[in-house]
Amino acid sequence: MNFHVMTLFPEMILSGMKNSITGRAIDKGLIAVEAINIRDYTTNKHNKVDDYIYGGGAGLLMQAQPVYDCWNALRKKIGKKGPRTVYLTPQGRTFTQKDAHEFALEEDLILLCGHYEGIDERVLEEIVTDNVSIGDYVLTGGELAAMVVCDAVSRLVPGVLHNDVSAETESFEAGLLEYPQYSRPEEWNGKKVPPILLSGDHAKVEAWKHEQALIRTLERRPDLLEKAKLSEKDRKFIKNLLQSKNDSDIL
Ligand code: 6GU
Repeated sequence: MNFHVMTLFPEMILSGMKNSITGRAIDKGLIAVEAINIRDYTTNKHNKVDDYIYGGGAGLLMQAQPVYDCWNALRKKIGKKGPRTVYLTPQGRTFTQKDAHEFALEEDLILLCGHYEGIDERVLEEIVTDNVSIGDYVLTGGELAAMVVCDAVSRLVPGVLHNDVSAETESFEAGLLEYPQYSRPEEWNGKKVPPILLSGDHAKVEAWKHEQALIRTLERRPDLLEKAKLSEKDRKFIKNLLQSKNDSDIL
């Protein structure tokens, strides 16, 4: 899987991706991260990439020409007519695990990072296939968002995680949050590990984990339950949880 990040701050991308699991994936050749400096494609004397905004308004806008020439050079190198091109913008759809899975199917993914007040709309119309945001807040530029996308997609590339099971069982894969987890010692700070986890009864442990995932999701992200894959038994369990919560509210 090849990530091609178009940016004015290539070092930011490379330093963000070179460590930990993504760094190892790069070393193993499972993913490749290329950061292309849009400034290298300017045609003016001072390598200026931005200019004033027609119609007024505060700040500067990235101009169409260097962005388009940079993308075009990339497209030729990749050898695809309309490569998947993701523009990181607070005006995009909110990035989800579903998007991560979809992007992981691409051989090449272009990520475009904006700065200043954004990018001239005309070039965006020409090259962007997906407008993606990472949440409802405003960042100074798209680089951190691009790294979030690269990280989330990388861990879905086969071989990047040690056990492929963990990619599946983790939060969001079944539409639920993950259950709480414990390591040694058995007692810490006066708190014991839930005894069932030490019981050795595999079926009971699995049932407990699933119930804990339901409890946690109901408490922290009830909105996720609407889309989660729930069995009839799960629904009954949640109904009971809500019932006992209401009962204790009365008392
Ligand atoms: Cl993708 N870019 C910027 N600049 N701000 C954001 C964002 C992206 N997602 C959330 N806030």
